[in-house]
Amino acid sequence: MNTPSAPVALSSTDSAEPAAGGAAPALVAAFEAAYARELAQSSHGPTAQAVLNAASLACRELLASRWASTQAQDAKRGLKATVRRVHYLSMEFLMGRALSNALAALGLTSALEAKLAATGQSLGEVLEREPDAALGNGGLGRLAACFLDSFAELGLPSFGYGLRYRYGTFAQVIQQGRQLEQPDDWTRDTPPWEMPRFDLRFKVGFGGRIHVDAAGVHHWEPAEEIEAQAYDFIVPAHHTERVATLRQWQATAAPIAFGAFCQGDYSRAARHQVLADAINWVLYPDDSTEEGRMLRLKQEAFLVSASLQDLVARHLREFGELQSLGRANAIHLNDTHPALAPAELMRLLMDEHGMAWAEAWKITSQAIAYTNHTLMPEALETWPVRMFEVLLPRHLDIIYRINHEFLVELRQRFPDDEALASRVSLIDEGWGHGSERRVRMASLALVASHRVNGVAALHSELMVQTIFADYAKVWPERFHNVTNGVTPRRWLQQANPKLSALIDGAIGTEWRRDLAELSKLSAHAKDGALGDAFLAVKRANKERLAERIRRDLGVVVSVDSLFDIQIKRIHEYKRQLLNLLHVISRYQAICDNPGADWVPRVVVIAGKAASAYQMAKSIVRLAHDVGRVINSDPRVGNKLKLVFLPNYSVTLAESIIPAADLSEQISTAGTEASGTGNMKFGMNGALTIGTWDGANIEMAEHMGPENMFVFGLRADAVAKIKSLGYDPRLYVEQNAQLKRVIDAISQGDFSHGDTERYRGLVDNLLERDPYLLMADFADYVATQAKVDALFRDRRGWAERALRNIAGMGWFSSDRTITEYVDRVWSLDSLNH
Ligand code: T68
Repeated sequence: MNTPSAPVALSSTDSAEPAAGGAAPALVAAFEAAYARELAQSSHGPTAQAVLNAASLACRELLASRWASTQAQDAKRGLKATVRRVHYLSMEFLMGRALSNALAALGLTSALEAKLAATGQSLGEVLEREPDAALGNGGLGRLAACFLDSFAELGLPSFGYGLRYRYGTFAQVIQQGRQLEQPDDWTRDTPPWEMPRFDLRFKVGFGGRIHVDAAGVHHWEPAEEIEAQAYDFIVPAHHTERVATLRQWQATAAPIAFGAFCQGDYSRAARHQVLADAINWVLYPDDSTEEGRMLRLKQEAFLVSASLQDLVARHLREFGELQSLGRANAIHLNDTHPALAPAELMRLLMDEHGMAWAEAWKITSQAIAYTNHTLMPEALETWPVRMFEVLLPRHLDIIYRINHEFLVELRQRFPDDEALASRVSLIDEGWGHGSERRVRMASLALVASHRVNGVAALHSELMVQTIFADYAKVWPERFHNVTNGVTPRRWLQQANPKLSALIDGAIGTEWRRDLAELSKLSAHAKDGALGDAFLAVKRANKERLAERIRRDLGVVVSVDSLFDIQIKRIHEYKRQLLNLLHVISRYQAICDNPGADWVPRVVVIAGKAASAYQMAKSIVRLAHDVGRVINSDPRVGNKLKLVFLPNYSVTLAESIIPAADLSEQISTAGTEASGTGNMKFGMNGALTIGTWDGANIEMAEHMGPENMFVFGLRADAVAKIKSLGYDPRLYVEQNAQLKRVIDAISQGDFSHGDTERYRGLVDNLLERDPYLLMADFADYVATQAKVDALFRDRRGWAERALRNIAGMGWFSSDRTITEYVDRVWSLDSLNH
C-alpha cells in the first residue's frame, strides 16, 4: 500500500497481535500501583470499576511516553517534509470505549488477563464497565474517530481537535415503545484517559467592539472572554509506537469576572461562569430556540479559535516565523461546523501578528480544506448576520472582506452574471425569501479551501452537479472525491476475534497491517471447509447477540434464523420504514400460510432519532408496535421476529455487526453520502441488501455486483421521477401486497386499534413520500426473496460472504487517509 512518508517508527512489531515485549512488566507494575491507589480511595473494595480505572491509568502512563516521543519526532520534521501536520477540526468524535483498543495496541491484553485471573476477575466484565465516549451523533463523528486511529497507524503528524462535552449524545430509553432522551453523564466517573494540559490555555473572545488604529490595524475588544483549556486523549497505533492526539477544549470563565466577584456582584461573577460552562454542556444544543442557536455558534467559534491559537503558537515555536504556516500545516474542516476557521486564522495572522491581507490569505487558503458530508440542501449551515454582529463582530468584518475580494474576482471572470454572484456570495441577502441576511458557512469553507471533497464517488459527482454546481464552475480543479473507510482494528480485529483468527488461518496475518491483503481470500471462497468454519464463527457471534436480545428484551430468537440488521440514525432518507413495510408484509404472508417452508428471520433495528424529529420518533414507535404484535403471535413463532435494541452506540455496534447475516443499506439513491456501517458489515462477512447509493456502489464494484443484493431506483431515475411529478398512490393502488400493509397500519392493527397513531406517517407516504418508499417497495420485497433463496444454500451463502470480505480491503480508513495525504494534505496538492 502506498503509505505516506511517515516518520520512522521508534520500534515495530511484526506479529498479528503486537507483542508486549518489555512493556508487560511495566504495565503490570503500573497497574499494581494504580490499583493499590484505587483500593485505598474506594469504599467498595476490589470492584470491576477499580480494575478499570487502574488498568486505564496504567495504559495511559505507557501511552504518555509514546506521546512525548511522537511529538519530539514531529517537531523535528522541518519544512522539507512533504507531509504537512494535519489539524482535523470536528465538532464530533464518536470514540466509543478505549481500554480494549489500548490493550490490543500495546499488546497487553493477555498480561492483564493473567493478572486478573489471579484476583478472580474477568477482563470482559471490566471492559463492560467503561462508558462510551459518545461525543458525536453518527457517521460524521465516527468517521473522525476512525481517522484518528489511522493517523496513529500511518504515523501522520496530526492533531484531532474537538470540544470536551460534559454530556455526549443523549441516552435513548424506550418507554411503552416511545423514545425518551436522557442525559449521558459519561464524565461522572472522571474518564481516566484524559490528560489535562494546564499549560495549554487560550482566551476566546465574544461580542464587544473593534477600533482601527492609525496604522489600519484592527483591535477587537471582546465583551466576554472564555478560557479554553486543553485535555488530551491519546490514540495508539497498533504496529508502531506512534500515537495520535485528540485535543478537546474545556471552557472555563477567564479571570475577568474576578472584578465583579471582588465588588460583591456575585450574580454577575456566577453568570460569567455559567456562560462559560454552557459551552461544554451538550453536544448539540436544541436549535429550536434562539439561545440554543447562539450557543451552537459559540461552540463552533470556541473550537476553531482555541485550536488555531494552539496551531499558531506551535508553529511559531517550531519555525520561528509564520510565513511557512500554510506549507507546514493542513487545517481540515469536518463539514462546515468549523468553517469559521478561515476567518479566525485571518484574524490571528493580521490582528495579532501584523500580517498583510494578501499574505495572510495565501497562507489561509494553503492550509484549509473541507469535506462535505451531505447533499441535503436543508442541512447546509447558515447563520444570521445579526448573530455575528452580536457574537463575532471581527469575524464578520473579515468575512465581508473575503466576500468582497471573491466577488471582485468573480465578476472579472463572469462579467455579465450577477445572478451567479448572488448565488455564490458568502452572504445570503434574504431577498428571494424575504428573510434576514445570513452567512453561508459552506460558501466560506469553499472559498477558503484549496481542496473540497465528497465522501464517496456518487456523492462527489452529485455534489458538483447539485449543491455546489456554481462553485464547481468557478473552481473545477478544487473538487475531489475521497471515499470513506473504517478502521479494521476496531471493526474487525477487536470486534470479531473469531473471524480474524479464521482469516489468519486462511491467508496469513499480513491483512492486519494492510487490509488490501484480504483480496487473497477470494481464492479460497469456494473452499467448503473454510465456508463451514466461517458459518460456525458466524453462529457463535449470533449466539452472543441472541443472548443479549434475550437478556435485554426478553425475546428468544433462534440462531438458525437469518439475522437481518439495520443499525444507524433513524432518518426518513435511510428508510427504516421501508424495512418495516417489508417485515409487515412478510408477517401477513406467514399468517396466510403458516405451514409453508419459511426461511426464519430475525430483523434487528437500532438507532436514535433526533429529539425534535417527530417523524423519526414515530418510526421508532412503529418498530416497537410491530415487534410486539409479531413476536407474540403464536402463528409466527421462530419464522419471524422483530427487535429494536435501545440506546445504539459504538459499543453496541461492535457486538451486533459480527452477528449479522444481512446488512440493510437501503437509503433512497442519491441521499446517503457514503455510509460507513455498510463497510463494517461487509468486513464481518454480512451480505448487503442495498440501493445503488453512497459507498454501496464502490463496495459492489470491489466485491463484484453479483455478490450484493442491489435493488431500487438509481439516483438519475429518482431525480427523473420527481421532476415528472411523483404520485405514490399509483404504486399503492397497483400493488395489493403494499396496499394491505399500508391498510394494516392505518387500521390500527399494530396500535390496539388506534387509527390516529400513524395517520401522519401514512398520509405522508401516500401524499408525498419524499424518499420514494412506495416506488421501491416491490423491488425490495422481490430482492428479499432472493436473499431467502440464497440463505437456504448454506455453502453458497458462505462463498458469497467470503467474497464480500475479500472485496473489503479497500475500505480501510488507512487507504482513505493515504488518499487524503496524497490529494489534500501533501505539499504537492498545493501546486496542482
Ligand atoms: C454522515 N453525516 C453521512 N452528519 O450521512 C454518511 N450533520 O453518509 C457518511 O458516511 C458520514 O457522514 C461520514 O462521511 C453525518 O453523520 C451528521 O452527523 C451531522 C451532524 C450535525 C449536523 C449535520
